[in-house]
Amino acid sequence: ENGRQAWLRYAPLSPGHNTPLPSSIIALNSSASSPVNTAGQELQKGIQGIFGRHLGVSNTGKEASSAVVGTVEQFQKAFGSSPVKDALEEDGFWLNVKGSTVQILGQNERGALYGAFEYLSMLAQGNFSNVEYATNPAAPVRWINSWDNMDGSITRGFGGNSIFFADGQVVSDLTRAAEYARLLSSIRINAVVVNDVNADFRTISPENIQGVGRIADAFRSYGIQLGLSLDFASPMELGGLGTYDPLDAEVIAFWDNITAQIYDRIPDFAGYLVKADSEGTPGPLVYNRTLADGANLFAKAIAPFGGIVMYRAFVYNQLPDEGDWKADRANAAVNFFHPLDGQFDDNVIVQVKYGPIDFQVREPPSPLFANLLETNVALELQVAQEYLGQQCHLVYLPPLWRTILDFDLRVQNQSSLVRNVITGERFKRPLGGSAAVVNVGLNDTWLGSHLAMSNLYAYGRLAWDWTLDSEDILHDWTRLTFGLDKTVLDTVAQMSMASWPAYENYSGNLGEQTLNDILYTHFGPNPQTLDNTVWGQWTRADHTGIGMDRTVSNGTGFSGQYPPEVAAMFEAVATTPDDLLLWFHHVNYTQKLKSGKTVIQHFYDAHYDGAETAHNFVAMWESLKGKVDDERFEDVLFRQGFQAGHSIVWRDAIVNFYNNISGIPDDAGRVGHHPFRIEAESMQLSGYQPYVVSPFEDASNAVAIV
Ligand code: BDP
Repeated sequence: ENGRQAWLRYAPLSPGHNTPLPSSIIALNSSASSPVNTAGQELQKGIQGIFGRHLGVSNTGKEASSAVVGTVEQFQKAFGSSPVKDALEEDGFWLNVKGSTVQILGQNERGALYGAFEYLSMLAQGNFSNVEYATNPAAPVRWINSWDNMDGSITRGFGGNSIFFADGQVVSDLTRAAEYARLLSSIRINAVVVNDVNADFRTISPENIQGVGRIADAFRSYGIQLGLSLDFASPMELGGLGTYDPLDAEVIAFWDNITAQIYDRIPDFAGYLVKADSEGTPGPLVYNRTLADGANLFAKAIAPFGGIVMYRAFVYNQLPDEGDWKADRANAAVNFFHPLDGQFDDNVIVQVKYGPIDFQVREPPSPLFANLLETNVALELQVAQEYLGQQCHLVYLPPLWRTILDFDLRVQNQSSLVRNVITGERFKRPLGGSAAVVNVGLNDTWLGSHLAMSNLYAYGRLAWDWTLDSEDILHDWTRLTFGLDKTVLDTVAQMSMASWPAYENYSGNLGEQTLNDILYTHFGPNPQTLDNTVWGQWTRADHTGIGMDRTVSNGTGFSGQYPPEVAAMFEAVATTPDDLLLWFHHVNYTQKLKSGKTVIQHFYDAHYDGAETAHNFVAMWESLKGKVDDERFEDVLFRQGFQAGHSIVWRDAIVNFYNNISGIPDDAGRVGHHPFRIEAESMQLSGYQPYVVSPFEDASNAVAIV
């Protein structure tokens, strides 16, 4: 059990399960590489694994006592009529289980494969009920963004090197790519962008188009399409032109030509992802063209082939010049994109990170979701825990995502939940959906941590149905990953559901964002860097107060980017929820929260609580010894031990910093005592010397050993 099968283990159920099973599998496939063929193989493999029963797979046969899988059309052809009672949309499926007779019918082949995985998921969880229902996706775009680089490294990757690239080209052995596609199709993801958003123009060289074509081949039988990130300056860098101006005729011809080459090799190519004019990447603004000009350049090239363009809203330059205290990176997306609403072609989707800054532990939803009424939008999430412990800390993310999805933006004073905006429902947009940054690598655990896989699983489930409950999803994942033991189920749920609140408690309270080392690693605590860099994740902490005033009346004006009802709520301290207080307001450390505590006392208490919760995860996990296989048990135990220690490092660094800057003592007198911490300098040292560290808060008592 090394984790490589993730939630598709098909582990044997303990004996005693007595359910009627189909006696054969009929896969109405169109070809050997079709998703329906895959569905047939998968059903065979799953039933063999779970029940130890080998079923034959054929293309024809009697329906009774069989599991039939195919499209509605294929079924009609084979059996004369369709049993499907509800309307199916693209990728949707119908599942009808009546004892040993099972119908799994997709609107298309991909849908049929999803249905097969759904049936197997029921069986693997010991759920043998008869069911009959149709299910359709919340939105057509359910993508993954991989930040893999051509040299094999992965930007913000924590699970080893790329499964796609090495040494400037696509790897020859794509076994892992196919295994990945299998996992993703079981959670109904339909496309993967394989290269980093900071794209290398060489990705679209003729040889590499052939290479990524092989990845697309490995994906195809799982119904996963391939997409690519583009470097906006490719016409110059690759094409040798003197410009990459999106309105230049030669530039247009360059992209038309590249697009034709891609579709020639990959006829089902999904589309482009574009990061332009952001963090140093080239883009249309260089030529005084608009971002819509940039997006439409690709949209027009790809439209004849039916592809789409995901154009990222992560564009910002509003960082403070000397003395410009009103500059606020959080304002950037709306300032750039709102004036362009209605100017994007129909096959463009503006891809918006969930918050206005960058995947922080707590952010309000991006106000851009309330500012694009005539433009398709998608939500960008990050399964890679870049600012959230990098898979070394357990942080189950769906509860964080829910704060965004269920937020009501009150556009035109009407219900406007973010989840209904991104699906296209609220503003009647033809396209919409989501993308998640997922940096799997060659490590057997995929993400570098077994427990982190619940985030990937949950992302897929939610992208299909944004209303699902975080804990229900987790239960499914746990049963599929670790089996049906009730203690395991409860313990993993208890740990996971407590994990994001714990991480927030020790890493960044009350909406002040994650107090990471913002300059380089985005990993450990470094509260000082937040106000001393150009990146714009500011806390504005000084000796008397903390928080960034983003009000209209007195601050950067950000709160005014929300529709009136929401803007009014965030404008006043009294109506801003505690957990976003410091995002919107600069207040004294002695400001009373709604909880009755002062801001500074809340900081102290939250950090001790959060670290204690993480510390308790160790014993909770240890209680599962013998109930989880040894290999994964030991791996997780190691991670939890690390988290317990690192949460103490977080706790002490942050409380020391704020204690020092505010001069206000902790009511409970804990600061400076470092409970649970073992001081290296108090141990018997051989070959090590104590030294005084700077910044002081990086070590307890400012002393470390070297
Ligand atoms: C930041 C990452 C950086 C990405 C950027 C992005 O640190 O590596 O390139 O986001 O999303 O969070 O473009």
